[in-house]
Amino acid sequence: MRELADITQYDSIAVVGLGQTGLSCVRYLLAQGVRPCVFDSRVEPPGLAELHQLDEQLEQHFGAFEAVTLLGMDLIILSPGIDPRTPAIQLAKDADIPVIGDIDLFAYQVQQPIIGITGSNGKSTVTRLTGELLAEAGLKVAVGGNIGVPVLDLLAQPHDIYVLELSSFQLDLCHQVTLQAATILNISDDHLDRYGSLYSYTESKHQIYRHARMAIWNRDQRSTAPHAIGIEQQLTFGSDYSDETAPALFGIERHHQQAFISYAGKPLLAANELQITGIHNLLNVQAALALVHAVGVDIDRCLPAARRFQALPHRCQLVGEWHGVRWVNDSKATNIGAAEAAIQGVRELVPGQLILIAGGDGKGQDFSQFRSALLQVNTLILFGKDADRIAPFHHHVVRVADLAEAVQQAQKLATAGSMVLLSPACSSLDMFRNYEHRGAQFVAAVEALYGA
Ligand code: UMA
Ligand code: ADP
Repeated sequence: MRELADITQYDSIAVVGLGQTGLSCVRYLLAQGVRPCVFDSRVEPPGLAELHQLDEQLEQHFGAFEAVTLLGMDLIILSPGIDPRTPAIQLAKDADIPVIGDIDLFAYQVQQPIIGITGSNGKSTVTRLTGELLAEAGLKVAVGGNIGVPVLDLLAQPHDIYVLELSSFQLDLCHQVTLQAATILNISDDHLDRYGSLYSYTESKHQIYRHARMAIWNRDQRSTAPHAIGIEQQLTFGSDYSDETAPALFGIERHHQQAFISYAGKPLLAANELQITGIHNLLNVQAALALVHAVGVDIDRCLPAARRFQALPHRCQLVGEWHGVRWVNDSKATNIGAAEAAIQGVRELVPGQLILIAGGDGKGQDFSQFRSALLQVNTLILFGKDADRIAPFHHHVVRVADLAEAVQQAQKLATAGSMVLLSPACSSLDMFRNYEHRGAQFVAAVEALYGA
């Protein structure tokens, strides 16, 4: 692709997609004195009211994308949720019109170091934690990207360093970003409806290392290592021990039944000092410490923030305990890998039955891979579009019409010592606005049940 020029050099810029990203692009361009044309394949896109508040006179094209109009543009800024292989976009690319994402535009403006985080699960946790570790060391840090804050919105204030959560969709649109350090936390089935195979999804994730000066990867999953791209500087983390003769290793040491996160053979933190639990979170903390170390910050200064860090909302959050039954909201588990981590993380804490509420839009995942995690679940309550595809992999399934009924059924089944875990292994978009909406509905239904 041609090198990106200053944004004021283009005669006609298209912002395609009018969600969070599109709106942030419009705000940014207007602030630079540039008036883009706005496209959205919905006739009434969600960001319309806000767009009109920004500028009612911008050229708008709503409804099915028309290639002929897009071919008249000399730069296209595409939202990550829109597949770049959409025919009209593909035609524009074939005609050598640059198609970029908001991350390229952001990187064009920023001189400060940028950290990039991707993976199938744990991205938001590691992104938020890395931001808090850096702030603890005294840096003015901005956190954004796929976590829900469009990157261009971070430019409103000056910062010393940026920590970005990058989805594979965003990586597909990145061309000109330099990342001081980057990690792929893990890779498991997700977004197969867009990528078709785990192989192409993995390739998409690996693009992050093409932009990175230092690669940080997970020894438990060799598919996260930068095989194809020769990066000299590497750090690794994993659930095995770190080795004092190998200074690039974060790991887990066990002394007297206690687990410690360690670096190069030196214990840094005991697992029981942390507020977040489960082996997956010990890996998340290591990844965040490695990223901080990679940008030259003294890890020891950051450790108090790691000790204080709490689970983010909708990630294995305890809603409450009533009559000895604990209710846990893990609505952010939008794929099998995340739900597996949640089940493994909680199972040994549950003396009674573990009742799992799952289902939604499976995004093309192969649910036979869920079978071994489901063995640890006593009852599986299923709802949503792909419930039928999950049902064959458990012996005790209760089918319900919606989340409210799932909560009612779970209450009937649960006895003192049980846990009811919402960890759907699916996206929420068949029945909810997003995972937050699903999690909030779950919490409301549970609280209503107990008059809380
Ligand atoms: N649209 C079209 N045609 C399409 C698809 C979408 O015109 O074929 C339009 C929609 O009508 C809508 C707009 O595009 O107006 C939505 O754009 P978008 O889907 O890119 O969503 P944004 O609101 O811009 O939010 C995006 C990310 N969403 C996706 O990648 C799907 C948000 O990640 C991110 O927080 C936000 O940018 C800020 O960076 C969400 C997400 O679900 C959390 N990410 C996926 C994930 O985590 O698995 C990748
Ligand atoms: P992402 O931003 O990648 O979706 P989050 O930090 O929001 O990741 O966590 C999403 C879900 O994934 C949570 O429900 C949590 O239980 C699970 N999870 C978090 N970290 C990991 C990990 N390292 N490996 C597997 N699952 C994880």
